[in-house]
Amino acid sequence: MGRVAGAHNALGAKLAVQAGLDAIWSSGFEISSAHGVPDASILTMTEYLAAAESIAQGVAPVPVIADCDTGYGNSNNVMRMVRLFEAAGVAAVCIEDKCFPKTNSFIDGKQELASVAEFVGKILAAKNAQRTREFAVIARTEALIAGWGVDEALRRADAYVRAGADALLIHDKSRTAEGIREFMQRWTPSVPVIVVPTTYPTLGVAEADALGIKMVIYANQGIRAAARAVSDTWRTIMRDGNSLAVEGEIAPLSVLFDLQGMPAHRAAEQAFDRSGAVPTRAILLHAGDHRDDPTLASLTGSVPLAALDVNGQSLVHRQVEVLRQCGIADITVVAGYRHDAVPASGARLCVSTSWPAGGEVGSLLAAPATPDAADARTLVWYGDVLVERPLIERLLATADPCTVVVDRSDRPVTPGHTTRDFVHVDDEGTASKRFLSPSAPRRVLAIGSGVDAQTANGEFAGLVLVSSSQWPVLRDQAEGMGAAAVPDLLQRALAGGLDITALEVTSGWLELRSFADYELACRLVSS
Ligand code: SPV
Ligand code: MG
Repeated sequence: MGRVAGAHNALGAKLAVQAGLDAIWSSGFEISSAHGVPDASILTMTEYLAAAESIAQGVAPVPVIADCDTGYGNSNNVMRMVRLFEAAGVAAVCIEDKCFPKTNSFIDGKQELASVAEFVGKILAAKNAQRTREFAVIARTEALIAGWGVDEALRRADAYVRAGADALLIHDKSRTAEGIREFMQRWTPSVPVIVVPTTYPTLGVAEADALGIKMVIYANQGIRAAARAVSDTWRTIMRDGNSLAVEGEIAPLSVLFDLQGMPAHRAAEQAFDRSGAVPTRAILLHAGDHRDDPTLASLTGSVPLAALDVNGQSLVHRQVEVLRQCGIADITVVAGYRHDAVPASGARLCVSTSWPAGGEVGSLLAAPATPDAADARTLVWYGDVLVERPLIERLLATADPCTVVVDRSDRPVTPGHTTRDFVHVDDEGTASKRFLSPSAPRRVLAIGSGVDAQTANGEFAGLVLVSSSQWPVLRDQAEGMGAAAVPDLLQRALAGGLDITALEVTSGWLELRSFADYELACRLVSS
């Protein structure tokens, strides 16, 4: 049994969805009331369409049924109406068999019905105009509203279903559900039947279900509740001369912020706003041939590691994507081994002419000496390391002259990994099996091949961020160093007075140094 809530705007629709209603009825009565005009074809289709579209966007993917009155004219109007409402994202339209201009079904006086032939024509036109298979056209008969009785309702229901209506709405304004009961007992529906139990509120979902009804629409309870509550609130404020008494009765602002979608708005702002970010360029070191590990050599025998397919995308593509998502556009990939096969789209490709003799430092020197933006920091990233975006974001949030990412988990060395880039972090007095990231980052005391396994309390994770002022200093030292690894260059700079701090982590990165690492990467990385 579908329970559908009437609404005239996205706010009312969201409240209904939060309460568990299954779908929304974009109600002509509510929309008219919200404009302060009678529900009597006074508003035009444009206004009903705007309301329905706003509701559909507000509650998507919850389905919205648009109450389209008589279809706003004849069959030609109906066809345009269907195209526009379908394009606006509503799931179904409902048209009723009254004459234009209509009046609300509960208004006393004449309720003039259209002929069956005329209304059948509108249904045919509507079904003909829809673009997608899922879109539904609901035919509503007002035979009981007009006082023409159940026989006439049955005759019309049959004709409308034969014309292709996807569901039938049988409307009534009696104080009891007798007419609806008789209709359901006498009709063998081949399409879902919908009722609007406004004047016969005792008809509950259990009985409706037992009668074979598939959907009930609570078409106007929302706006009636609002009218009472809003009116009471203003009267109280006018009586008291202040709003104290109503404070506990009305929704706090935070409820409205949530309904507006402020939390998602904030998150998007943070994700996409680049205005406060310090400009940074990245250098991805991809020169190595990675053939020292025999298990990996089978893969890297003919392709560079950068081109290795990790769950549908090359390794270097994944790295460039993460950098771009972090707002870094100035990206250099330094290639050496099979540089012709490094797929560096989205980045600048530099070939290290000193490879393999020049080592990692040779690769670093192959990248442009200065970033595109003079004040940009330089992020150096080992090509054989996969990194999660949050880790890069944490690194970019640091503001020290030089920060290295240090893994502090005491992982056993994976079989086949003969070397580890050890780091000695100053954790004097705080050393423990577990740790919390300190608010003041810890200093690196030593890094590189000079640190032995006993002194080491961390491992270099293949990421360094260097400030724009320290980068030229580091590069000068690299020039005078010859072939060396990045940690050894850092050690040299450290000895020369550079302050290096550690961004301590226990996860978020994965090196690809064996076939087992590669298999793990393919399992862990989403496709
Ligand atoms: C509406 O909500 O506009 C309807 C249902 O058409 S009713 O007002 O109950 O007729
Ligand atoms: Mg209506």
